[in-house]
Amino acid sequence: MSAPLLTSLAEPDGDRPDALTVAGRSCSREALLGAAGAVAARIAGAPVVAVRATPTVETVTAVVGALLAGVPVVPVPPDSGPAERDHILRDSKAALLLTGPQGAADAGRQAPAGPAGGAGSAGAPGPAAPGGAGPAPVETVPVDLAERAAWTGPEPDPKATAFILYTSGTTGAPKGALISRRAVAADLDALAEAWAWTAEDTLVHGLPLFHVHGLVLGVLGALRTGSRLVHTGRPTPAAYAEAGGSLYFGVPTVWHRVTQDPDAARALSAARLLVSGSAPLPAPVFRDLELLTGHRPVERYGMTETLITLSTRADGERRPGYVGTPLSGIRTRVAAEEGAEIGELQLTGPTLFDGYLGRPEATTGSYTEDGWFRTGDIAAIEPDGFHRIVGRASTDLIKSGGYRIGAGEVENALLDHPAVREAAVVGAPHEDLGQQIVAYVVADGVSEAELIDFVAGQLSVHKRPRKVRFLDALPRNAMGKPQKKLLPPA
Ligand code: MCA
Ligand code: AMP
Repeated sequence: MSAPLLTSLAEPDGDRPDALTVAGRSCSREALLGAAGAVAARIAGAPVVAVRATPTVETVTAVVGALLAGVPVVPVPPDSGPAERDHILRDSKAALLLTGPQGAADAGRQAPAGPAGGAGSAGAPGPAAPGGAGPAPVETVPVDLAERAAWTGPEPDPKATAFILYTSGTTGAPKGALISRRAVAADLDALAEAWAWTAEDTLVHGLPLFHVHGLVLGVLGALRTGSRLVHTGRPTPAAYAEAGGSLYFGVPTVWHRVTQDPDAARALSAARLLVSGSAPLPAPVFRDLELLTGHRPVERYGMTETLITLSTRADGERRPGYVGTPLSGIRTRVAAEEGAEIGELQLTGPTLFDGYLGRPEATTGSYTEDGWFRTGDIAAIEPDGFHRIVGRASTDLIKSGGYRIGAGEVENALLDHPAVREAAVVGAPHEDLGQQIVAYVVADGVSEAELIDFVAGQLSVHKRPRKVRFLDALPRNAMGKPQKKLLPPA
């Protein structure tokens, strides 16, 4: 049998009552393993399972249960509106949705269970049809933390899919990135080595449990290294200060907010390592963090499709504006035009995904002919090997608060509003969010607030525009194609 993915769950000292705390509720590894064993027994044999990824112990239990049983997990953002949720469920063909007790009620509101409306009534999953008719048929399976079962199944094949993570492209609906168990294991081991991350650590963060950062690093990282985990529910400066951890994760927006709360920031002085990722950490935030906490933050870079691939190190230099060197097993190159120093960052290594679910062309298109993954990020590599991310090749992928948002997905949501005739969405620079979503629309008889709420209702709330500008017409070129560069300032 191969080594288990979640190494620490197999260890004997599992009765520490606060090994895992999520939003104020704690449990031991023993309790987690028992409740997850019960989940595994209920879902074993399913081709795929969706998890309504609230920041709760139930979500962690559901994910661990699915990983024990070898069933690929599709995390569903808990605030996703019907359009996004149905796309994820239909495209992944998930017929089961694991939820905590509260989540079951919410899921019922958004998309009732199958024809008979109760457990055991899962209808056949519909074809992959973004915006298809009616809610996706799915059976809601509640996660009960009081249940216990010893899971005795074999460790699944390391090549098997651990997660299907939905992530935005420049156009169209999000695609499901297939992430294998061995990619997760390779990434977590490389990060543990770079950050000297061990069972002695207490990891603290409050990031969403439906992306690589909060879920793969932030939950499975703790379960693989054996460190304690405190998930603060929301990533507020006060909650980070109160948690008393040694290792902290945050997106740049979180670190910016920490620097705006000097008392909270100073409380982090006792930590061992502050880690930033998911978006560029502005140099002023780096410097303010150092002034207030005494720590130069570690910055690391990654993508849903590649997991984390570059990082500065616990025992190495940390330089503002740089994301360090490749993690163990990763090779990088910059595809620069002759004479230029910057170009597209391309990668190979054991942490790469296995393609987009059901989209062979998109998968092929994300690789070069000689097999390197095309990140779409523009980068430079210094002579000492340090990498600097300069920006994205396409302005149609927006990073706001560390979330990746496709302009096309938001434009399509806006165009679904009966009053909207044309829409163009961009990311405008923003001090706190990195970029904020700004929508330019041609529309009649609808207000800014109504359109913001409409998008928040259809997609995840973080995909809503923060500003809407009304225009008489979008600027277009002679071919009729909208020219985003010619839009007026936000
Ligand atoms: C506001 N709210 C609304 C509306 N406006 N609800 C409905 N309709 C509206 N019109 C509510 C929200 O639901 C939320 O409620 C509250 O207002 C605040 O929402 P918001 O303003 O969006 O939050 P924020 O304060 O701007 O969030 C900042 C944040 C967040 C906490 C930093 O952006 C965040 O969690 N980012 C992390 C993203 C991440 O993990 N990315 C990793 C991707 P309530 O308060 O009740 O919730 S993985 C990745 O990138 C790679 C692999 C990597 O390198 O890591
Ligand atoms: P996602 O797929 O949501 O994981 O987003 C991945 C994208 O986030 C990358 O392609 C980068 O554009 C961006 N990103 C992640 N980490 C960093 C970082 N440390 N610096 C700059 N950009 C980053």
